[in-house]
Amino acid sequence: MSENITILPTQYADYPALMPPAELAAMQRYARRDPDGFWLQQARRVHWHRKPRRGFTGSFTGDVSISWFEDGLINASVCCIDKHLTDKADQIALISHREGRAEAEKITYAMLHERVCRLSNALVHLGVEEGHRVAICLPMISEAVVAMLACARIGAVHVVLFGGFSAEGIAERIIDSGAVAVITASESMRGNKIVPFKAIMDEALCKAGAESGVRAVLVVRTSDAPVPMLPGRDYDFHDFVDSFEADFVPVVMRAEAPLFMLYTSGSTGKPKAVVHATGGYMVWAAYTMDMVYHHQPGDVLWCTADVAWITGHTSVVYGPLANGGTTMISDSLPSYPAPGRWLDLIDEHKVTMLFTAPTAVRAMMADGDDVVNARNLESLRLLGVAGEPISPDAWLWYHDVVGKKRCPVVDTWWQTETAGIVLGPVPGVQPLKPGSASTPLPGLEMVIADTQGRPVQGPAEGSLCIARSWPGQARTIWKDHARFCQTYFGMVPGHYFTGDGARRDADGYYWITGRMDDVINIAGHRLGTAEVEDALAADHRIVESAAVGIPHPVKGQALAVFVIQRQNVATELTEKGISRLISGMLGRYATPEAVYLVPDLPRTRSGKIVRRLLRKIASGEMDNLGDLSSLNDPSIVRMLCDRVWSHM
Ligand code: 6R9
Repeated sequence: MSENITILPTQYADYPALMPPAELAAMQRYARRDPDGFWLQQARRVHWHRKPRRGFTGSFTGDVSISWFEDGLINASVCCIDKHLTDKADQIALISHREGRAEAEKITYAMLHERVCRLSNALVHLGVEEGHRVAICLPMISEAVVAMLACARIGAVHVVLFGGFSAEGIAERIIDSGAVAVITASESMRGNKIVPFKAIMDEALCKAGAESGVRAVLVVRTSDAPVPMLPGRDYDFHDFVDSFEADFVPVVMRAEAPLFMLYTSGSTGKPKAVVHATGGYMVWAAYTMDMVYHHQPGDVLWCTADVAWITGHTSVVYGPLANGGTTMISDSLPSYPAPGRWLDLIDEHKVTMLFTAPTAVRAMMADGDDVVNARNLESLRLLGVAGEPISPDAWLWYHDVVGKKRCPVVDTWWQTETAGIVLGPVPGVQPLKPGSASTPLPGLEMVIADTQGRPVQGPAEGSLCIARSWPGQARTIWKDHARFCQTYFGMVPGHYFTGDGARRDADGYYWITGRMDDVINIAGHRLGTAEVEDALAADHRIVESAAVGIPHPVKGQALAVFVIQRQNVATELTEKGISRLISGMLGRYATPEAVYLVPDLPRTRSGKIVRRLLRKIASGEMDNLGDLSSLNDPSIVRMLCDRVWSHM
């Protein structure tokens, strides 16, 4: 019903628009006419030790190669800190709110410099060198930001790992990345639950055994609880780091030197580490965050994403700091200890820009308007979302109730691989359409391809692709360039394929229709169904399994799993047991919504599992199963429907 609403920029008369619409149009034309010239101009946003003269070099065909600004020299920590020391040394760079602590930590650019330098010295002392990988597994505390920037300062590659991963998942990623050092915490609180970071890390390092190259583990003590420390390997973060010198000369890096790797899910069971290059990424982070968020003096941006996701990298750390803004982090939950917790923090810290996931919007919406109306929220001027589709209704609720119709809502579409916003409106300049991620930022050439992989013009629906490289594009998959070429460039020749489907309307606005591969999106977290199936295959009691995504009112999607159990095993599996098995192997975020023990799965005559049917059955759409005649044994469908019904 609300799909056709358009909200004009005139609604936000007081909004400090970045530029007049004509200027945005001119920018778009320039970017199309002379992409290298355009991006070299954007490159001036960040500090270079040697300014680049070259834009893009490489190709999207054959053995794909991508490089940007390759003659430039840069250090990302200088772009985020030193660049601002002349005029913003005393401005707050980072507000870190910790649940249960009376005072939030407020860190100025000068303090950030000092902390990053001390840790840089400490890491070098521990033998970490340029190009080494450092795993960071921390809750949302200031040390997480300091750790990322210290790696950048010494030229090490950070690999931030989500605290919700299991020991198994962390071990796998530590081995794959070849990390030489780890920065973690003793524990953290998630609501009233303790997440034992150090214990999970110890288990992970034990599992990784001789395959791990980790020589040192720095542990931030986040509580008074005792933490077992392994002498010679483990160091108390502050005891160790705080005695190092508060200055460190940044290592000057080639623009193409990797800045970080980040694991994400794809169609196969093995998580992949996407590699991002320093120069292009920094320009891209500064550019995209300025076009959409446009930090002004006094602004406080609170992006609620965990630093372990790309949103946390670009919208919490690198983007806001490159633009000299104030960024806020918090380990709080939206509705703990009571609904409205995040809204209180907005009032307390005078947050001007809130950037969150549609899941959080839906959760706030479920708490009711009264919770929102009981707060002031006058500081807000911009509301953002990313990570998953937001329905027009949830968009309008966010806009009308949280933003009081005063604040534009920016729905931004991007990915770990794109590193920053690709589709998104320039607020106050472009009309907004609730439910649409708007239009590409200047410099991005989006393409909709048909089922044959042919680009189509005008209003169309199909696979969402990007025709030309952009500076923040992932360069490769760590240790698997062939997978990189095949996954992203094998589908539409000469184009980057995003994995998403989209519709483009007559105004050129994009409406994301969802993933076209076997990746599901639970509360904005990507999970490959093959990861779940691989984890289950490791248990000898399981013959086969199929994991599918089902709609969920708050999380967007949830996981449902069908499992065929081996006959005559000593200890039979239960549905609860399978659920525990999955969260144990992959992490809590992957806990299934539903598990069904079944004797068989629907298959084609050639034995392929028909996932389309499983998705419908698990979603309760039994009256709309379509033609079953191609199945090997159609009677299985009736039985599966009964299983699912009995659970509903
Ligand atoms: C930033 C981030 C990427 C996948 C992406 C798409 C989905 C992201 C979206 C969206 C609809 C939006 N996605 N933003 N879907 N509307 N505004 O989330 O990166 O974790 O790599 O996930 O998320 O399916 O392909 P990542």
